[in-house]
Amino acid sequence: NSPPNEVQIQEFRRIFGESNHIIVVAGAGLSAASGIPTFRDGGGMWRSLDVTTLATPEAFKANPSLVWQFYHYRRVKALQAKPNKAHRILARLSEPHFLAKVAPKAKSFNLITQNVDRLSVTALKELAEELTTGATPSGRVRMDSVFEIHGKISDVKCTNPECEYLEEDLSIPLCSSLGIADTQLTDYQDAGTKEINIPEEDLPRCPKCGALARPGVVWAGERSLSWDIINQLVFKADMCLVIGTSLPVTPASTFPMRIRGRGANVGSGPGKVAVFNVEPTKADEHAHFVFHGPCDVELSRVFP
Ligand code: BJW
Ligand code: ZN
Repeated sequence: NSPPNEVQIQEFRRIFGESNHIIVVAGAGLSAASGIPTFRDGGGMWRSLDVTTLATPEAFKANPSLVWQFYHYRRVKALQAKPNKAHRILARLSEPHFLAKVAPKAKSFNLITQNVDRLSVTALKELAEELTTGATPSGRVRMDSVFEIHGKISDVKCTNPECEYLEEDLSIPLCSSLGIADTQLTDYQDAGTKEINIPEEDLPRCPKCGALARPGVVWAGERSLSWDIINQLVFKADMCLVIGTSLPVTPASTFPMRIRGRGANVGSGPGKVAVFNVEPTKADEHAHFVFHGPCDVELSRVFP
């Protein structure tokens, strides 16, 4: 991973400075520096099972005890985690004065994150807080510029289709049975070596109707959130930063090619794609810029 040379950084800043509609597509690599393991690199995430065998409606139906322990453990990690430098750099781009400095023509900046850890929203709230108390002139931080398309790990949803219960619940543990699970688990690697089978009635229940509750996240085969809005954002975007994602699932995996191809359907030049990742990804072939390295380091280089 040779550090990007100055020429590439200057060229990126020039192109970024010409952008009108900027989107970021982010994944687990964005939160790696906050101590949240990613899904598919580094020896699997949990009980050496692949996430795709746990984050599915079928897995939950077959073994809600196992899937709830997976989510309980990640909830604990996510609720304890803090935004890192990369989250904070992206939050600054949602502040109009700072955005105007690096992209004078920009009409919009939006962050589409596949992460369910809430850290991008937390970074925005912390920046908004800082700017209201600080002396620096600033526009309002655009709180509506972050789209958490796979939901939030702090949300609890009812499994009963008639019941609409979906609420944030920050309690740790959500129920005593998961707390017991916790005492036996020390870290991701050995989490799950001690199989405990929690009877369904002792798993989190919907406070409204009593049915089995589930994590308020989007599993494979389920519809990503803000589907129509993100499609419009992708259609308009002429600059896309792809940060810390292996792009394994739709719709995010389609964004780089669609942005490259936009020139065909909107009459202007093709959109530009910049990848920030520690390893090669399938977006690289569509990218004008590829910055190989930890995204907090690489983003600090291009947005000092
Ligand atoms: C660093 C770094 C550092 C490390 N710095 N980089 C209907 C039925 C059945 C299937 C489908 C269907 N419709 C669509 C599908 C297809 C399906 C799909 O794509 N499946 C694939 C397996 C092929 N897609 C979906 O189901 C999606 N729904 C959808 O498209 O709806 C369409 C629709 C429209 C209208 C009606 C109905 C449907 C939903 C996908 C849901 C994905 N769910 C998960 C779990 C979410 C909850 C949870 O978090 O538990 O999302 S799976 C998992 O993958 C999770 C992640 O968000 C996602 C992406 O993973 P990510 O973030 O890229 O993590 P990694 O680990 O893979 O990569 C990290 C990268 O960072 C690596 O490259 C590292 O190198 C790098 N990195 N440290 C920079 N410091
Ligand atoms: Zn309910």
